[in-house]
Amino acid sequence: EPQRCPATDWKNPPPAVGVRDAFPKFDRKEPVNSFVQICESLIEECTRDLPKTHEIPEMEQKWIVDMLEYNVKGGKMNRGLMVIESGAVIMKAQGREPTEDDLKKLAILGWCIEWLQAWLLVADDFMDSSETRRGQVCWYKKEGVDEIAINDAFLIEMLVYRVLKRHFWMEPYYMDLVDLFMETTFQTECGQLLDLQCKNVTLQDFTYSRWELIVKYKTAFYSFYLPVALGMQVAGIREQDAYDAVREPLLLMGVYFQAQDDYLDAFAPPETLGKIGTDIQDKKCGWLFVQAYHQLCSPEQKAYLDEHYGKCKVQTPEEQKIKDIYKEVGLERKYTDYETKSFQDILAFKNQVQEANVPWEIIEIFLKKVYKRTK
Ligand code: DMA
Ligand code: MG
Ligand code: MG
Ligand code: MG
Repeated sequence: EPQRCPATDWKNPPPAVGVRDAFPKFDRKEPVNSFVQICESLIEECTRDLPKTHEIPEMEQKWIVDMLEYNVKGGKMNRGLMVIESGAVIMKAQGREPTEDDLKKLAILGWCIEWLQAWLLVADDFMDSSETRRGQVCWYKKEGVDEIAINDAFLIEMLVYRVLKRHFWMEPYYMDLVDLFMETTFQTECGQLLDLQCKNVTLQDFTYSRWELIVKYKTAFYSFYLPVALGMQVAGIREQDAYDAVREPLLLMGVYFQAQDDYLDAFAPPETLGKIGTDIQDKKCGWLFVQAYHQLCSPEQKAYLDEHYGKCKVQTPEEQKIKDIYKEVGLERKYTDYETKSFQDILAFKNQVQEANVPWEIIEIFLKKVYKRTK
């Protein structure tokens, strides 16, 4: 039997065999439904023993269950589903059909990303003073939650590591999973720091290269590189050059994805987007602002931004006027051109990826999910 953990095993040593036997199957004909059912099993599994193992009273146990139900579901689940797609495509390319248990493992790692994203968003909404998320009130805004949201974010973060331990401790790649989740979290936190520091620098500093740096770290690693890297780890890929080859196009896709997020923040109807945009009130170094301020605005328009950007509240006439300026300077067209160019830039990596023996299909599947999205 592989290495146990003597310092912590007194509480709840994870079983050596059969952990997932009672889990619902991941059904590739019903991907979304069966994926959601696996989440139910994970919530049940990681909360049911807490009264015994951590002396959690019933009330707090229920809090955790409700908090998870509220925050981990209701997203598009692109990241989670991409772990399964990536792993399955690679195994096929290796000449084997993924087993039922392979698919369950991939789905569980898919939920680990969704849970990572869930706690990042709980914290992000608090830090961005947002109102809504996924069509419901932000968690920290709920009656009786407030500052507890901070600890809830940390709880979800650690539940991810408990899921990893329970399901993967006996795998040869367990350490790599833990290492990858920790590194990706650190990258994202570096990006969030750069994003949040925007309030302490001047609008002159909001350059395109600063924007690119922010979004590469706060979004691209966890949203695009992580799902594919996890699929590769489960498929047993150990060569560094394979990971290096896919990282570049995936990070480009992530940067493009955040440009979309920034565009939709101003222009998508909140009913479709599930959230009310806060970038103007929060003085964010967003894609729209960077283009407008440095390249497209007249001196008068620039003066208006200097006076009101980051100072007006959401859904006020001043905020609307800034969105009008974005339209007047032709940002819609510029955005469409940017979409086309990003698409081409990503396709240019086809040879590099194939030479590293990674199926190009993975990039194509991912691109299809995000290209020209409207929410
Ligand atoms: C999101 O940036 C980044 C992370 C790490 C959650 P954002 O604040 O633009 O996201 P959203 O628009 O969803 O609040
Ligand atoms: Mg936000
Ligand atoms: Mg944010
Ligand atoms: Mg945003």
